[in-house]
Amino acid sequence: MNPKVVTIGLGYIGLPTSALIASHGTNVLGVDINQSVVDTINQGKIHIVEPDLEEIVLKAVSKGFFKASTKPTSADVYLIVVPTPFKGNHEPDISFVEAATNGIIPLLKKGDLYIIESTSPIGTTEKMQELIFASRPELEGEIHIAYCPERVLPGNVMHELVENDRVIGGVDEASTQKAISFYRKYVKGELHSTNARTAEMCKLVENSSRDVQIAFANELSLICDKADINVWELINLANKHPRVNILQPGCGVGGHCIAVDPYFIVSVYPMESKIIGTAREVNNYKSFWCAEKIQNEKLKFKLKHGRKPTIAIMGLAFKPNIDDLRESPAKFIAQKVLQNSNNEEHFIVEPNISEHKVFKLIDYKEAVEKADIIAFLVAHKEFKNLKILKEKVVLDFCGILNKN
Ligand code: SAJ
Repeated sequence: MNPKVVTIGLGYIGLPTSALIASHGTNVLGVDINQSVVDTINQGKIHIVEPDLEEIVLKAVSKGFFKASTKPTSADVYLIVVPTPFKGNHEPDISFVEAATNGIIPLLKKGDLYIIESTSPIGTTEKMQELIFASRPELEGEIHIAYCPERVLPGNVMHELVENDRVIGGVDEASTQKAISFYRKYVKGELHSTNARTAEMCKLVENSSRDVQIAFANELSLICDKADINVWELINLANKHPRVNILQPGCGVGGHCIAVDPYFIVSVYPMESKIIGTAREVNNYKSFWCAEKIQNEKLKFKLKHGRKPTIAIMGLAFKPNIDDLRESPAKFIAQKVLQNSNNEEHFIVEPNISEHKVFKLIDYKEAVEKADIIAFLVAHKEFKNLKILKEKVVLDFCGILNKN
C-alpha cells in the first residue's frame, strides 16, 4: 500500500483518527511501537474500548485502506498522535513527540504536511520545526507544519471526531491553510485558524478550565459536608440562576487529560497560574478526603457495633460507564483503603471490567448485599436504583443517589 497519510501513535485518539480518514477511501498507514497493537489492528480488531470503532476499523482494514506497522513509510501527510505524559516533577515530557518526529524526518519531501495532535506544551510545534530543519535545511519553506489538538470525549469519539469544531494553528499562514484543507475532508465541525502557539495553549486552557470548574464543585462538597448541607441539592438550586452553571463534585478528577494538562501550564508559568495550580491541588485533595472518610466510617462502625465492618468500593474507572482506569481517583482511593485495612473484608466492584491484576472484583449486587459500608465512587449506570437496606452506611461521593 502507498499511504497518503501516516499516523504515528495508535492509541485512544490515533486509532479512531486513522480509521476515520481511511473510511473516506484515503490510504492510511498507522504506526505504533507496540507489535501486538499492530497485529491486532491488521486483523481488523481493536485493543481499546470505544463504541463503533471496531466496525469502522474492520471495514477500513478489509478494504485495504488502513494498515498498521511498527515503521513509517513515505506519505504526503504525517499526523503525530503520541502521548505526552509528565515527569516526576510535573514537567511535560515531549520525548515521544520528538521520537515520532525523528522517525519521519528522513521521509519528508517537498509539499508534505506535518501535524501534531498530541497535547503539547507551548512552543512544541516550533521546537519540532527547528528539529526538522536542523537535519533537513533544504526543506525550509518547502513543507507545511501545524498544530491541531484533538478534543474528543472518550466514549463518544467517533461522533465528536466528525462533529466537533477544530482549532488549527500553523507555523505560518500557508501551513494553517494546508492543514485546514486536510481536515476539511473528514470534519463537519467548523475549522478555526490561528497560530501554532495559540492552538497549543487553547488545548491546555480547555482542559484547565474544566479542571478549575470541577475544583469549585469539589470545594463546595467539602464545605457542605462540614455545614451539613446536601451539596447536590445546593448545586441544583444554584444552577437555576440563569448565569450559574456549577459542575458536579466527585471523588477527584481523573483520566489522562484533565488531571494532566493543567500541569503543562503550571510547570512553566507557576507565578501566573495560581488558580489553575490550586484547582489541581483541590481535586487531588478530594481523593485523599474520600479515602479518609471511608477510614473514619470504619472506625465509627467498630465503636458502635463492636465488630469490624465489611466495605463495598463501588467503581474503579476514572468516570462513569467506561473501563478506563488511567489516573483514576477511584482506583487511588481503593488502593488507599486497602493499604489502611485492618483485615476488614473489602468488596471491590467495577462492572465495566471482568478481571483486574491487583483487585479481586465482585458483582455489584452481591457487594451491596454483603457490605456494611457502601462507598459509591463512580456513578456507573448499574449503580442507579439499587435497593439498599436502611441499616447500611452509605457514602455517596459521586451523587448517584442524590442526582435529580
Ligand atoms: N468530572 C467531575 N465532575 C464533572 C465532570 C467531570 O468530577 O462535573 C470528572 C470525571 O469523573 C473524570 C474527570 O472529571 O474523573 C474528567 O472527565 P471529563 O468527562 O470531564 O473529561 P475527559 O478527561 O474524559 O475528556 C476531556 C474533555 N475535555 C473537556 O471537556 C474540556 C475532552 O473534550 C478532551 O478531548 C479530553 O479531555 C482530552 O483528550 O484532552
